Amino acid sequence: MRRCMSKFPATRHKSPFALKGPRCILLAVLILTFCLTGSAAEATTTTSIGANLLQDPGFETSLGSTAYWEQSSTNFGSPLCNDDSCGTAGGSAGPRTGSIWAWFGGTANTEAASLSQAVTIPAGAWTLEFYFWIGSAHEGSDNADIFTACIDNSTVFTADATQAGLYPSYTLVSVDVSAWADGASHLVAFSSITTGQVVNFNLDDVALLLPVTTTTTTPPTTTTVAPTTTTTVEPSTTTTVEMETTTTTSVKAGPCPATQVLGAGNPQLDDMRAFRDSALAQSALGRKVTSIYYRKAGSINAALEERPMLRALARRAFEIIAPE
Ligand SMILES: [Ca+2]
Repeated sequence: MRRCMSKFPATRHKSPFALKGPRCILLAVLILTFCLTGSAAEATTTTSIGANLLQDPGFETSLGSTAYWEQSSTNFGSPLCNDDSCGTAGGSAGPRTGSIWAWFGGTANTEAASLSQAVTIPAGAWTLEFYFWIGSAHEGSDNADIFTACIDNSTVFTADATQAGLYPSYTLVSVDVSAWADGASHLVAFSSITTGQVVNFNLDDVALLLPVTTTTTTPPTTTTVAPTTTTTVEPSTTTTVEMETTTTTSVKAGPCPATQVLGAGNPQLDDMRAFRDSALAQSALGRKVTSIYYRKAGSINAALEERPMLRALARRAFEIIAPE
């Protein structure tokens, strides 16, 4: 206790502190109690992608099944393929994920193919996304060899054989389809027409997505300052404590909690500062308490703001430490 009290000088106020040991302890306990209350909860807003409205978006269960996707093809019966059923045409066709994908074209014969799924689109900023790759566009192909994405009878995306350079590998395509977000059922369709030469249009991983904004609350963090720190002051310690070259007032996060409690301009604040510089600064414990006090000023102020009872307790404690 004496270490905290030692050589405490007079101040310019009428009642410096008459600081006795219990008051030092009271301040330390009070500050550490505040610090242990931790930071106030924080709200964080994040944007994520909601559920995909389309069923079997990677086609993995639809080869030979029309449970989700209606399929047609002039030459093959369906545009859906796996390596075993279609091959990969020397690496110019294949799945992006899994083993099934939609391969449109793929023959020099006239080929018309389609893939479609009816889906109810609720209100919102929905986006149609899919991965598209033009793996091959043989000589003679032109803009009549075309791949199309539609909602109902409206075209929302097209690409033709002359644009192979834009889709040299699976490339994400994203289309705003909020115009159809009316709570009704709509037909999402992909189709192609190729004539006279091979053009390979590849499609995989389709989705109808809605960005979702959510607000999450981060729980208050707890500072692991050991409460027993306040009980380790040796009563028998002499006043000739070797000082460390430590500055205790350089770290400050927000207004001083004592100012918040007592009010700016209160003469007791000068007593508190004198107590800090002349009493707390005399011991390692006092300097640690001061450091924590300023580092946690924001959290302490938040706790005082939220808890009137704590604020009243703090005011009483400060008045005991620095009576008027
Ligand atoms: Ca797939």
